[in-house]
Amino acid sequence: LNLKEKIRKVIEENNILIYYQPIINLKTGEIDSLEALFRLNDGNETVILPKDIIPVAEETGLIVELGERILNSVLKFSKKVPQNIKLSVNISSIQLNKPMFDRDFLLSLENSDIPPDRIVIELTETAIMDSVSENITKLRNLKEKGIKIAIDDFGTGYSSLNYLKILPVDFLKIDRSFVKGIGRDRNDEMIVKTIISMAKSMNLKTIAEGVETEEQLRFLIENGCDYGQGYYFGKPVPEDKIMEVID
Ligand code: G
Ligand code: G
Ligand code: NA
Ligand code: MN
Repeated sequence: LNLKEKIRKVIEENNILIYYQPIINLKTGEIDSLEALFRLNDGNETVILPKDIIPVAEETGLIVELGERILNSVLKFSKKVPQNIKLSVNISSIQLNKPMFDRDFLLSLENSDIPPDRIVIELTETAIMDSVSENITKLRNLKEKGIKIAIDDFGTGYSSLNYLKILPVDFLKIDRSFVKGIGRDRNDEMIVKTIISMAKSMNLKTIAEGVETEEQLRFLIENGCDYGQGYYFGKPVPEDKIMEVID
């Protein structure tokens, strides 16, 4: 099977494999949320990553149906997770830009009985900017119901600080490429500090991505970053493995 056929097959069979990675509250050390990261099982023990799958799913339009399956799978899983832990789902630009994305998302959520404030959606700056005024309306509709919104890979996309001011956003996820430079690159350190202080002044929370070392963690805490995610805390793992971490 080629990739497209494989995607069709998992949609048809509703055989959705999702890994979860914890996002840690840096003040308490506790798990704040779990990011859902889609995977495709290749049959023979190998797992295909989203960077290979999502582009094909987008080109073929299968991303919409796949996204719905992923969301429903995450919502189902969230019932097994302690209520104080949120679930974070990635939404690609094609999903966001589909007419009625907001309505469809809210319908899935209503059918699940999961409180909307346990759900975070992650979007890139570029996806939001694709058609910014429509997307602001959609995001407002979601936020009004309590859904939280994070900007993924912040600092790498086509962003406008002008829009950031009016976007209905809760979290900025500081891109892994900047976190990587902590302790090594003055410019990266300055960018991380600047994002944190700008976020604070806008009443947004920051999540550092790709935290791998004690040194990075210390820098982030000293500079007031709110949350961290990365191999230092835990890699993305399948459902049963993440349940072991939570219990
Ligand atoms: O799982 P991995 O760490 O390789 O994820 C890489 C990227 O793939 C994520 O940052 C995210 O942007 C994207 N991604 C992962 N899971 C999903 C998903 O369920 N839906 C969409 N649209 N993108 C995803
Ligand atoms: O695109 P998004 O940032 O949402 O996806 C996160 C991606 O980053 C996933 O593919 C995940 O496997 C990867 N990732 C998560 N934590 C780390 C980390 O600490 N180091 C590195 N190198 N990659 C990470
Ligand atoms: Na993400
Ligand atoms: Mn990211």
